[in-house]
This record gives sequence, structure tokens and C-alpha cells, in this order.
Amino acid sequence: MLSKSDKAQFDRDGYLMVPALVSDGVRESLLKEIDLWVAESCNHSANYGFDTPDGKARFDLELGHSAVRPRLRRVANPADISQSYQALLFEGMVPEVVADLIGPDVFFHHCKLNNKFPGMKARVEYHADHPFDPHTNDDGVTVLILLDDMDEGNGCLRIVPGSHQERYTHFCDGKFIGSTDPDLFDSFDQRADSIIGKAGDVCLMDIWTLHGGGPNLSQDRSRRVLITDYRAADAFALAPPIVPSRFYRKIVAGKATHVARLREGTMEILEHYSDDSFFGLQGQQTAGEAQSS
Ligand SMILES: O=C(O)CCC(=O)C(=O)O
Repeated sequence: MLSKSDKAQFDRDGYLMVPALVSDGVRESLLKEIDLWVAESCNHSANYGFDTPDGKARFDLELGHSAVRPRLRRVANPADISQSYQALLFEGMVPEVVADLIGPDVFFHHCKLNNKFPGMKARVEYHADHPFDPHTNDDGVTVLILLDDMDEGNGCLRIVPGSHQERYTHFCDGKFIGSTDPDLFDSFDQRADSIIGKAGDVCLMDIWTLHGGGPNLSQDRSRRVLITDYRAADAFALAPPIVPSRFYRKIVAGKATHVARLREGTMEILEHYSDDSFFGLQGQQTAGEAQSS
């Protein structure tokens, strides 16, 4: 599906936009499920849904969430509880474009839904994805599927082109902090591209590429993005998965192997954090928790 020049662009920039990869019909079926999850969240005042492989909450609520103003900011592994998400992520065009980049043999690692409501303050600090889930090699792609039109006004993703060739610690004082050093954020901001796109567009991103995203400052535009992590089948985890899915290591292209391919180098190995999602780890407050002053 991807052309030679698409692949060259991915290799150069560490990301690639593919327009209109997801049809309106499929997108609408995903959005319908989100609407149901948001409606359900109105019955809760703190994170909930502990039927996950690691017992952390699937549904993560931002501070200020209420029945009249629901703020369900993240759903961990929606594919674990929805056939529409499984159909999109396990077969068809999405695994195909990933296999073009890191195939032929690819497995599904995990997925998550980031939901930025109008006026929602949650931001995502600059980080790469591989440090969250280190493997024996780093052939991996994060796929970001735009479920709404996305631009700077509603908290679009910001990607630092070329940063997949660089390495930055995600540790401070020996502790995994889930982002690069905050002193570097301004310099990344100056280099970053705003990922502006239409609902149904897809951003393919190298797992070493630095990225983040601002708050949704709009009054009336949601910004929902489905994020999925895929790896080459010969990549084996150096730490347990950070957002474990019941479909972890499901082969979505080619075939499985028991032979690990190793990449020479060094790798920071995180200790798992207790927060339900990395929003908490990055210092974004969560509903139902004691507020720090
Ligand atoms: O939602 C965003 O703006 C960024 C998402 C992201 O980087 C993540 O959740 O890992």
C-alpha cells in the first residue's frame, strides 16, 4: 500500500500521514461505542473497569469529571471489549500499512483511546513510546487514527521530526517519569510539527519519535484519537507490557516466531508505575484522587 517515497519519508521524519485510511462508516461505529462509554462514565466519580489483565482501571477520568460534564480522558485497550475496534486493528488496511514498514511479520501490542473534550486541560508531555515498552529490537510503529478533525485549536498531536534518530532519557533521579526532561520541552516545541488532519486520516509514527499534545482549547470540538502499538514479530519484551491487552502478541500480519532478533545498544528498563494511565504519571490530575496543592 505504501509507496517507496512514503517509506523514505517515514524513515527521514520518523512519521508519515496517510489520508482517509479509515472509512466514515467504520469511524462512526467506533464513535458510537465511545458515546456509550462516555454515557456509562456518568455513573462513576473515579476511575473504573478493573477487568484488565493487570487490574488497573480501563476507564480513566480527568479531575473535574461529573455526570453533567463527563471527562473520560482515556480508555485502555478498547479492542479488548469491542468487536468494531478488533476488526479495524487486526485486519485490513491498518495492519497492512504497518507491515509495509516493519513487516512481513507483525504483532498487535496494545491500544488506547485518548479523548480530549472541548475545554479539557489534559496535555501529553514529550516522550517516545519505546521506553514504555522496551523490546529486544525497536522495529515498531505507533498508529494514531484520527476520529475527529484535528488541529492546533483542539489539542492536536505534536511530533518532533527526525527525533527517532536521537535518544533522550525518560528517567529522573533513577525514576521513570514517562517523559523527557521538562527542561527540553521548549526546544522540542520549537522543532515540532503540528499534526493537522481530517477524521479518518492516520499518522504512522516510529516508536522512538518524540511526540506530545496540548490541551483542547476549543469550545465545541472533541479530539478523539485511537492509538495502537504494533511490533515486529521477532521483537520480545524486556519488561511486562505497560497497558496489557488480552490480545497481546496477536499476529496481525505474516507469522509468529520463537526466535528473538536483538539490536545492539543500551536500553533503560522502567519499573511499572501505579497510575491507571500515563496521564497520572505525567502529573495530570485524576478524578476521585486527593488533590495536591
Ligand atoms: O493524545 C495526544 O495528544 C498524544 C497521545 C500520546 O502521545 C499518548 O497517549 O501516548
